[in-house]
Parts: sequence; structure tokens; C-alpha cells
Amino acid sequence: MHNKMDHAIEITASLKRLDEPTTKANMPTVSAQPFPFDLPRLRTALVVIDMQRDFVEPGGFGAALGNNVGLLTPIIPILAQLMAAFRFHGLPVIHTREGHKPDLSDCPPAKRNRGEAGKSVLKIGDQGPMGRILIHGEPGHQIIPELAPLPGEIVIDKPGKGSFYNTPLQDRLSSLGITHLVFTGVTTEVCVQTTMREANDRGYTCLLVEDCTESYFPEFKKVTLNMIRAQGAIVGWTCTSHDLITALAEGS
Ligand code: TIU
Repeated sequence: MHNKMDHAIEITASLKRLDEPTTKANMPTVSAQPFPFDLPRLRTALVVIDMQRDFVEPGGFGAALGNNVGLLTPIIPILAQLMAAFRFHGLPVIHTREGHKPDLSDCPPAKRNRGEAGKSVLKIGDQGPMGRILIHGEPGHQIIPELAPLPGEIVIDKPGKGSFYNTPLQDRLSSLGITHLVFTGVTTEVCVQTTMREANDRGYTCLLVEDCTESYFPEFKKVTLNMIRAQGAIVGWTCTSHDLITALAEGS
């Protein structure tokens, strides 16, 4: 997916972007909560978290934990539209995947041995209908075809719930000159929220797209959105995909 030449091209392209000053014309304002969000288009990337078969399709990790994976699927076409808008405007789309090496050397027992007694059928590394659960290279580990990365887009493989822990994400964002992150994906209160908190502590300004993230627990999604934007955007802002796409079009 990524080699040294791609990385060199990416850095050259980002240096060109960094040459351009941020002006009112390339800083659209998104209608957001708890208050409007200024989006510097030359410094912003879309992060699509863990839209993998293992979370979205029956027989994967999400289902093995006892969840109804059908709850996540309504965001797929909306997220596809948002990704198309970012690509249309030439803004980076970054994908993440949760998963582990086949020998499980990056999966601590504290993670593998989780699951509700009586509900959890398969554990990480066990053989399921989409291959070994949450293991690199297995069918279940792949991003769903509807949201597949385009050639050259960054794909971050992460062993944890957060996207920064033990990954090259921060280096990749630095080389692109990114300061603002727009978050989408699953699940809202687990990998998305963990990543947003990691990003917030690292100094990124964060926006979560309400209709492009979902949880197996609707009430957890609702309270996560509230927690993030409480106290004057303590972790970040939230907005709808419609308001974000509108702002991107106005600022171009
Ligand atoms: N279980 C659950 O809600 N989520 C995860 O384990 N991973 C992600 O959120 N990607």
C-alpha cells in the first residue's frame, strides 16, 4: 500500500500545500457544536476509523463480542459521500485498521481475554467465518469494499483502540502538515473516541462527524457526542456530514 517513493511524493505535495498561506478563502467555517468550527483546508485530513469487515459484517470481531453489527451499516453510504467530497477537494483521506500480527505478539493477554462470559464466542486470533479474528491479512481484517482506500492513501494498522499508540500516524500527519482532523468510523465510544482523545492531547483540533460514526449501543453514541463537545469542546467539535460538505464546497 505504501513505499518510500510514495512517502517522498506525499512529502513534496504537502510542502507545496504548506507554502500556501491560510486565508479566509481556504478556511471555511463549519456549522458545528458547541460552536462553529474553522476548518483550514490545507491543514485538514479525514480519518476513517476501522471500517473493517470484522466490525461491520456478521461473523467478525464485533459479532463475536455479542453485538448486532447491523446497527453500524447505515453510515456506510453517508461516509462514502463524505470521503468522495474530501477526495474531490484534494484533501487527504486516512484509513485505520485494528488488528494483530498472526503470532499475536502485539496482542496482550489483557486484550485477548476480554469479552462477556456466555456471549463472546470467538476471541482475537481464533478462526472464524472471515478468517482469524482481527488478524492482519485475513478477510475480516480488510476495509469493507464500499469504503476501500484508493491507491496512495494512507492506511494505518493499529494494535490498540487508539490510532496513535504504536503506529506511525503522528509522523505521517506531521509530514503532511496536518493540524486539524475530521473523525469518522466505528465504534464511536471505543476506537473513535480513544483516537480523538489521543489526537486532542497531541495538539490536533478535532471534529467528529455525527452521521458518519456509529456504535453497537445507541445510548453510548449519544453520550459520547455530548462528552466530546461539553465544556466548550473539551475534546472537540461535532457536526453533520451535510454541514461539513456544504462548508467544503463554499470554501473552495
Ligand atoms: N468493541 C467495540 O465497540 N469496538 C472495538 O473493539 N474496536 C473499534 O471500535 N474499532
